[in-house]
Amino acid sequence: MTLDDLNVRFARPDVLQFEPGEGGLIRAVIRHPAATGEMYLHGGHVSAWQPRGQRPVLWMSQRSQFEPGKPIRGGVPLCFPWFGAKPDDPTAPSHGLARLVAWEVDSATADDRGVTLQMSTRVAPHYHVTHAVTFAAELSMTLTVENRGEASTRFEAAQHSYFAVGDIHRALVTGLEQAPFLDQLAGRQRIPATGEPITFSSETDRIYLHDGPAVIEDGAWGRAIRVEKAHSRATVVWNPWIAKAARMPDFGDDEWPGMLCVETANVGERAVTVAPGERWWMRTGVSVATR
Ligand code: TA6
Repeated sequence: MTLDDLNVRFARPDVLQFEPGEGGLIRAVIRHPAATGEMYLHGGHVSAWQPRGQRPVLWMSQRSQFEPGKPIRGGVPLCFPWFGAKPDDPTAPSHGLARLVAWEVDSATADDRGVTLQMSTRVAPHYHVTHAVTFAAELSMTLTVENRGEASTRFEAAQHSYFAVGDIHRALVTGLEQAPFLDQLAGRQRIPATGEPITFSSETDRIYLHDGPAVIEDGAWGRAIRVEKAHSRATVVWNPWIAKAARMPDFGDDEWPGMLCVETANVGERAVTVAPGERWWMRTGVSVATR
């Protein structure tokens, strides 16, 4: 569908427009009294959300690529149907295919609360995937996977949310104190719950076995970002720190202090199995409070 077709069908006066974005990729641009936001058709990718009165909540690298077949670095990449490296194919792209392909717009609605967009795509022959996102005073993102194949199938999924923080050295994450985690920097070794909030002083890459909310306490900017979720049994917490940031061409060497990933996921031992014809969903809700 062309840009003009999209605007004829889905634009909503004053609050929702489709425009050429970075790299010429088409994005939905939300300008609502409650919040502003952006969502690319590429990857069904939420790239910005800023509730009224707050700084931007999602982080985006200044070095991100915006090209078909390449991931966008920042916002909320969708990892599907696998997370990280594909176990049986080292040549497969990291975090699966969903974030690399073009999605279509299914629907757009607007009301006093905000703007809701739904996009969808097909991944492999049997998955129909939709991403329904409400940009309002809170951000709500629902990933739905329908198995249109003839057999049960197992997949991993994550909403790989990049959050903007004032200074990672002065940030901490609460809500995961009682959750054991798999340390991705140590071959996913299982580490017992620490009983403490998560603080950051080096590269951190952990898959917490956790199905509840988490809160990013941002001491530098005096705000808290609450990440609620449903139908997710793992929470991934990641900051690349100095060396890994320097190794990533689409990540500025000096950007790591300003971001933190808290990802709604179902990965590894907590992957998902869906029967033929079954529809499964996972949701992330984000809200911000000034401290
Ligand atoms: O979610 C954390 C993680 O799995 C890290 O290991 C790091 O690789 C990050 O995802 C980014 O992955 P990407 O493939 O987008 O570079």
